[in-house]
Amino acid sequence: ERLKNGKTIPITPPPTSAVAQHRLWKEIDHLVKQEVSMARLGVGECGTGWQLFAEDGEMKMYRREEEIDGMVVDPLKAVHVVKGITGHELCHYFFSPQYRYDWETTLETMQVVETIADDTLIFQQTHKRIWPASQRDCLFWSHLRRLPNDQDTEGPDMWTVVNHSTEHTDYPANTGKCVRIFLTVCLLCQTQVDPPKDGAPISRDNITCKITYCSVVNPGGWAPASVLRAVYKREYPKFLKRFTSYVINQTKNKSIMF
Ligand code: 16C
Repeated sequence: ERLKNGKTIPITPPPTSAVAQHRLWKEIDHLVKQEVSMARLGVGECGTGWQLFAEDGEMKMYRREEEIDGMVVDPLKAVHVVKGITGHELCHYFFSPQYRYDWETTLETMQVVETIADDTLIFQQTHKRIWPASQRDCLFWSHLRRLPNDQDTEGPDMWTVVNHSTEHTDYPANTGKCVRIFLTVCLLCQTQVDPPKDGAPISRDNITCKITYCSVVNPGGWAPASVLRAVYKREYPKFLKRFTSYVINQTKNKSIMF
């Protein structure tokens, strides 16, 4: 727009959201909705064949044995209940790159290769090698989202992070020493508040978070089935226990982030 003094100012408004303009937006939005509705179903409701393979206190882990071309791609569904932290806090620490080396024990390297928006990043990671298979890497978009509570249900909003494999011209698959794995992961968290009877302010003693973690990892190339199943049986429980303890520790002296 030309002003009287001859200067010009831009009149095109900024885009409402960077992510909505991005080539991956339709896929991200579609997959997040799909993964969240699957994660909300209990193991009894989302198909048969779920076997409990690990249990520790409130934590329960189920898998379905599945193979594609002889490669193990067993879907995993885990549920957990943790006191003293919120779903927003769990999703914040799961999504944010600055904390990942603190809790992700299988990680060797991690980089953000594209920032689509504050709540949407593309990561490239390499993971520790499992003998006798080749080392693995992965490239995935990661999206953090608040899921507003239905009006007729009590309690805070739910939060989710969905990670899903993608491609990037600067990071082609299977060109170096690593074999690219493919993953779809959904962390879904629901906070419950049990307010003190005497009207005192809500503290961390009054909050509980119900966690659902669903994952499907395709190893992307040969890996012995028995080794792979033994590794994930050990690594998934280790991950969920370590990650939730990490968030409890990080937040214990901070104000509650609902
Ligand atoms: O969801 C998790 N983490 C997120 C942020 O990093 C993200 C990443 C997912 C990658 C999951 C697969 C990584 C496995 C690579 C190889 C494992 C090495 C183990 C080394 C042990 C010394 O969503 C938490 C992920 C928790 C991962 C548990 C392990 C799952 C193993 C699945 C089998 C992988 C096939 C490997 C073929 C050789």
